Amino acid sequence: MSNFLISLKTFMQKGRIFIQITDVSLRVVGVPRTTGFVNKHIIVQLNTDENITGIGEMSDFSHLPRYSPDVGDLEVVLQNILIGKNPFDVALINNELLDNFPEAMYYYEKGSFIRNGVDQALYDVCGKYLGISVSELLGGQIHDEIKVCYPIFRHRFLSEVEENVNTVRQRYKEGFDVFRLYVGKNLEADEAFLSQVKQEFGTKIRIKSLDFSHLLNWKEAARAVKRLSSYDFDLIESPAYRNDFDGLYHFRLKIDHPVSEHVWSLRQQYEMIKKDSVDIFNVSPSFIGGLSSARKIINAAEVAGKSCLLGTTQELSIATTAMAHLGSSMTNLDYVSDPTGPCLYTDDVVTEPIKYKNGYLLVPNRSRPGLGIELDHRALERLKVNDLSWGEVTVHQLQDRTANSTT
Ligand code: GAE
Ligand code: MG
Ligand code: MG
Repeated sequence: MSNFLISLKTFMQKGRIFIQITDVSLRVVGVPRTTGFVNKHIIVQLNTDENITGIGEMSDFSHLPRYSPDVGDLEVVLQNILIGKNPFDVALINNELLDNFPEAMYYYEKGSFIRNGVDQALYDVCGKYLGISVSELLGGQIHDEIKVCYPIFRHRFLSEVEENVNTVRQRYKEGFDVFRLYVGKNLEADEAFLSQVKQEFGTKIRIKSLDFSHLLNWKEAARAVKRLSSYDFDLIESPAYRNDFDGLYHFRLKIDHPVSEHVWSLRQQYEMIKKDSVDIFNVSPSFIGGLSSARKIINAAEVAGKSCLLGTTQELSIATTAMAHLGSSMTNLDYVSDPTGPCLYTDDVVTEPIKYKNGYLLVPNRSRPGLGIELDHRALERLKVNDLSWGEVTVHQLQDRTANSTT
């Protein structure tokens, strides 16, 4: 539509932009990681009466609890909520989404993944309509690249150390010089890994975090950190059971390193602020339910004098791009961030995957409207799966993101 027609339409609606959502479609894809572990995601397409289609991604449903939404039913529910709505009513639509998919005090709440995919697509439509990038809509692009670290998944056995050190070798060659390590199931192996990396790479490589993923209580986590304290790392993540706000606080008093925790509900963040449980909020639109909600918790962190980093559930390029726009507009992004999904997966759903260089996630140029990426419809066909069902998978595989089913 020409600029003239856009201003005419805007004028006719008394200064208010008025466009309408005409359809919503959901497509499920199953995408293997380089490790063979397959994650399922839902790709959202929002059509409008302006011939603009917004895209979004509900990322990585392959987390506990072990049931999955019926995608056909979900599509109808979202059509009922969204068709006829103005995508510029972002706040209003988010409120309605929250009524339908309420927050839970749980990290991997699937309702949050659903809201996240829709919210991204709204921002994509609005940016495309206005001809500006999502980072401009979110407050303006401050950073054009975001430092990220590569994840080393949790050791269960000493025999896994060599393979993980190999991953470091390979990713270092690709430009990653910061890594994070999931710990807490086999401390001997955690220690052997840290020791080998230190010996081989010295100061060329930095360990950003030890992530306990809520597996241990705070006292056990504190003991583990003491054992690993001769190695350098920047921070410690999730060193207490889920929602143990006092436990995090006690841990923080005992240990010198800064503590980070994921934010999965506004209430949970409020409790963590009230109890002074953490130093850093790990902000991920996937877990808090969208860019709009992520903005809220980033602002709350700033008000509370806390730092932020961008977390991840390991998204494909659509949701990673949305996070790049978000991160680029943040003034309190004080620590190295986590989104590396497109480097972990063996395939993607866009024509041009988001890029990484020297361990930085590159934010799309602000001259590209909306998210600035295009769906690859052939890839959608290639990766298509019928539903989000689980098949044969163990709790250990789900927790540790591995295709290895050894129990
Ligand atoms: O805890 C974390 O920081 C993670 O990124 C964690 O949520 C992972 O399990 C992630 C993944 O799928 O690898 O979601
Ligand atoms: Mg974590
Ligand atoms: Mg995940």
